[in-house]
Formats: sequence, structure tokens, C-alpha cells
Amino acid sequence: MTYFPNVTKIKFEGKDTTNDFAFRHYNPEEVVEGKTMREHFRFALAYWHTMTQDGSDPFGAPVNQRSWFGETEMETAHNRVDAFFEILEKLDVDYFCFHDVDIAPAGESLEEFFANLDEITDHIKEKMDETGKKLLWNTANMFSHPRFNNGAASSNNAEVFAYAAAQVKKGLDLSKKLGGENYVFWGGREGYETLLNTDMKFEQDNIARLFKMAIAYGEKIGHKPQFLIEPKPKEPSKHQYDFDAATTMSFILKHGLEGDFKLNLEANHATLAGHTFEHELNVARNFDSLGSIDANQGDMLLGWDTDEFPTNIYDTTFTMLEILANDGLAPGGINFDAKVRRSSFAMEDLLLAHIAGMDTFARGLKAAAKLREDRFFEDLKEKRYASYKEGIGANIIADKEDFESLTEYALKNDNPQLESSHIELVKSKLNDYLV
Ligand code: XUL
Ligand code: CO
Repeated sequence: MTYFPNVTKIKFEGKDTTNDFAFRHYNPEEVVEGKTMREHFRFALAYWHTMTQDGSDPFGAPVNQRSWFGETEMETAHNRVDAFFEILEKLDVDYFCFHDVDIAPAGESLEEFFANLDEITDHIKEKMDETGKKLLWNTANMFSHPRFNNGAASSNNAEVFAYAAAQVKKGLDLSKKLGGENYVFWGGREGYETLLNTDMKFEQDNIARLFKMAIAYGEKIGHKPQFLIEPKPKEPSKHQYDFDAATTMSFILKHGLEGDFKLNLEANHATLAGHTFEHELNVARNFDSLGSIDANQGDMLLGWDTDEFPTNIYDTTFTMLEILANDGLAPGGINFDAKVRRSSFAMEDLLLAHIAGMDTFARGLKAAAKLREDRFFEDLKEKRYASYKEGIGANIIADKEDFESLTEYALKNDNPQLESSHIELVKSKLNDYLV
């Protein structure tokens, strides 16, 4: 059985190819800075956007007709596994990610849900053994069901906390079964609407409690994936606790979670927070906490999370500069938390969209590597901070100065001369690397 009979395995054919089902820039075996592209990116497919997203929006019915729809929910779930692995194979992508609810129907009870998860992950495991594909991360969806209306670990209702704990425990059991390399927490409804009825400190302490239980359970079962928190500033909560990288790092440090937790950063979440993606990556890197990324892009004219496939070469270049400076992402990777547009409802669009994203990342990697080879930014920054290389500047960063000595210096040198940044020239020269 094949779900994409008209598409064979997608190969690198170079930018002059006329074949739409070919990579024009992504060549998995091409070596850049001593590593293959495959190793640099560690690309992963998102089960939710690829398999379960139906193209509906608040104004319109589902548009994505998929040939894996079956007679029952479980039949559909099994068909999805086969179709998903066919997509992984055809795109030559090594990793995948899922929420528990993406892969198996919730059933009538938690017990039934867990049984469904066991059955479907048996099927997934068979496919993994057959194809060598790997689980980058899994997570628990603790935001869609009405029980999570007031959050999961941050809920005011202790029974919801218990339910969430059971879901995460199951998630870790499945992670162990499938050899998951990371485990993600995106706090969909971990936030609040109004302080009129909310004890923010209490709720955040409870989130940390759940995280500590996850660490303890991982130790107990002898399987500790890299734990990752995925920040997002809004949607669905008004005030999300994990607003951005800096806010999330302060939470991690406050609760002593830094040994076990890093960040999973998403491009469109960064822009919703009013940051560039590279800002978020840089903040994480400065804390030695850049774990993994969800690759997508937003629409700057829209104020919500559109999760579009990344096609902007500037963005992927800046992203790859951060990833290269981080010496890679492993055990993390690049997950396409991206969905085809409502107008791209054909099955083949799932492949074409991923090809576009992978090619755009390949171009970003090449541009970033060339910029690094030419020391484009290094030279610029070296010059910009040159005053700290010698004299008074060198003394300041060697911690040899104090207020008295600096006052003495400033009294004798009270007319600092600044240099122009020539930033327009810099941007113009940068264009040469990208276009
Ligand atoms: C939501 C989002 C999630 C997380 C996993 O905006 O990005 O899909 O990546 O729960
Ligand atoms: Co995401």
C-alpha cells in the first residue's frame, strides 16, 4: 500500500532541475564545516501538522482529504503510521515528533487512551525498526481537552494536576519504548487570564513540581531524555508563563532545573513575543541551553501563530549562524512545526512544503558557513569592541578597575570619540552572501 504512488524517494538534483519533487539545495551527504547536512540539521517531521491537521479555520470546514482516513478512529490511526513513515522515507528525513493525542484516539477513558497508545506505538516501533527512523521528541497534549481549561500543572484543580502527571508519565514510558532523545513541554494553557483570581507564584511552583517529578521518574525508569521547555508568549493563554527564552530561563534557574532542562525554541513564537528568532536562539545559547528548534515562520502582517513553512533565506541564515556557533543541536534537531496553507490541500503539498523548508535551510547553512569562513561578523564585532582590547578597556574586563580609578580616568578623558557603525554598508554587503 502506498499513499503517494506518484512520488518516488526525493533526491538532490541541484538548482537547475525541473523536477518539483527534488531537492535543489538540500543535499543530505554534502559536507559543510566538517559535517554532512543531514548531521547539521537532524530534520524532524511533526506528526500533528503533517498527519492530523485538517486545514479548517475559524471560518471554514476541513479541506484536507487524506487517503489514510479509515472506517474507525483506530484504523485511521494505524493507516497514519504507515503513511507517516512513507513520507519520512520519501523525504529522507531521519526524525519525527508527536503529541500523544496525534497518534492515537483518546477513547472513553484514560485507561482506554493508554491502551490505544500502546497499540499504536507497537506499530510505530515496528516501522522504526524497519526503517531506522528515530524519535526526536514526544510530548503530552495537555491543552486541547476542556479539562485543561485552567491549565495542566498550573490548574487550580488538583485532579487535573494528577491527570497531567499520568499523561507525562505515560509520555516518558513511550519515550523509553521508542528511544526518544528529547521530551518537550509546551505549556499551552500554563498561563492565566486575570490576576483577580490567580496565584501566579502558586501556579508556577506547581509547574516546577511536575517537572521535578518528570526528572525523578526518568531516573527511576533509567531513561532520561533531554527535557525541553518550549516558550510562547500568547495563544491560547493571555499571559503565558513561558513567555520567551529569557523568561523561561529565569524559571529554570529559579527552580534549579538547569541540569535537566533546555529550551525548544520556535521561530513563530519568537516573533509573537516581539523578538527575532535569532534573538531567542542567542539568549538560549548564552545560557548554554539551546536544545532544539521548531522551524517555521509567521506572517508579519498577522498577530497569530500561522506556523508557515520556512522559506525566508535571511531567517534561516541567521538561525544557522546561531546553530553553528552552538556547535550543533544534538541531541536536539530541527522539527518542522509547520503546516501547509489552507489553499495547499493536496496530499503532495505535504512533500512540496517540506522540500521548500529543507532547501531554505540548506541555503541558510551555506550562507552562514561562508559568512563564518570570511569572518564577516567576527571582524565587525572585533572592531566594534576594540576599545576593550587594550588600555583602560582591557583593565575593565580584567576586573582591575573600580569607581575611584575609573573616575580618575574619566576626569582626564572626558570626551569619548565614537565611530560610525556604517550599518547600511554592512547590510548591503550581507546581501551578497544571500542572493
Ligand atoms: C504550539 C506549538 C506546539 C508545540 C508542541 O504553538 O508549537 O505544537 O511545539 O506542543
Ligand atoms: Co512548536
